[in-house]
Amino acid sequence: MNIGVVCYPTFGGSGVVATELGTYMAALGHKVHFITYSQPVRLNILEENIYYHEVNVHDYPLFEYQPYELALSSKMVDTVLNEGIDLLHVHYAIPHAYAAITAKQILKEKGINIPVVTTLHGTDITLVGRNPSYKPAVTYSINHSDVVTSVSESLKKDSLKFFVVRKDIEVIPNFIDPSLYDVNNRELRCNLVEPHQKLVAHVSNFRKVKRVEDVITVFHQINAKIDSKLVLIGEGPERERTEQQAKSLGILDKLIFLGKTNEIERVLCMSDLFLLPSETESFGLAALEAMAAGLPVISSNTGGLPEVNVHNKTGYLADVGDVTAMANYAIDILSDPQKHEALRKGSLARANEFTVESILPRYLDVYERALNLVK
Ligand code: GMT
Repeated sequence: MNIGVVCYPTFGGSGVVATELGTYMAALGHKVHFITYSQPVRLNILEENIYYHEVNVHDYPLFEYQPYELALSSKMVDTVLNEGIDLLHVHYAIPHAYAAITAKQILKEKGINIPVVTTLHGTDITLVGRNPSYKPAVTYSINHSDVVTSVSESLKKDSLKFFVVRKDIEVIPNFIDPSLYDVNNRELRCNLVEPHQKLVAHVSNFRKVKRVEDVITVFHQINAKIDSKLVLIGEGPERERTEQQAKSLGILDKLIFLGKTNEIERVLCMSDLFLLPSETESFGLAALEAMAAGLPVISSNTGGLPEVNVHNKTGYLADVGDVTAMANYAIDILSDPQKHEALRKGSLARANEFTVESILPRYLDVYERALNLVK
């Protein structure tokens, strides 16, 4: 197949899933064309069967907002025509699904019926898409896609609740590649913590929805009982506030900010516990990645997180904002080596239920069905 992939090229979960899915498809021999405004961060452009088409938005002083969807639709049309693309897979509904449906209509006039697969990832439905300014366009894009997938049952339920969906939504969970996690490699741990200290980790895009303030509060309570450090991976608007909060609690020296590092797997493998207290999370890819590194996860019990993190097996779930419960669970795990080991085994086993080998055939099946639908 010749597949066109549209995603956000940034560090967000949807971009990561799109890039990795495309990369594994390319390894199977399919040609994969990424159509994005900059090179996806985890994309290796030199790999066989991977192509990159940049969407250029021309700046014009008349526009307060540059028409990105227009440029994206046009690029999709051109790429389909020039490269003989068989199928478009768009990740994140806004504005990708909308732009793809426009491209589909333009191509129809040229006698080409291109199938569009839309994958809903989370905030495109639960936060942004629901906004009245976008809702009619998102509804239209979902209903005009040939196949719609969502990354969790919870997100499917939310999509059906917030939109009038006439399409079947197929749940295909996110995935990890276990071979990327050298779980027993703690070689550089000594650069982050003293041998007696515990290392707690958090990975996010530091947006409000992640409740990074809860990460700090929970860590503050952990650190009062157990000498530890908190490693924070990622960047985003809440980062500065996080620093201020840590400073006012007197624990800034216990925080290690690594920013947008490409060493996520390695850092996770040398950590002891993962915190994800998000307000909402359609899936929680960061939690799954932590589990693949053998970390017990303490998360909120919101959205799709309970579909990933299993209470008392891979870690613990607590109500959103219940920082005391989260801290107590963390202290319990970090002070009981047997419990830690049991949860570590639980995490590794659970992560193995989400391997790329098991998920990839499901997307291939979706692609085949989408192709058949337009025949
Ligand atoms: O988490 C984010 O804010 C980024 C966002 C994205 O679309 O890039 O993540 C969403 O998609 C991920 C991949 O499917 C999911 O693992 C995240 O749970 C989901 N985020 C939210 O629902 C907040």
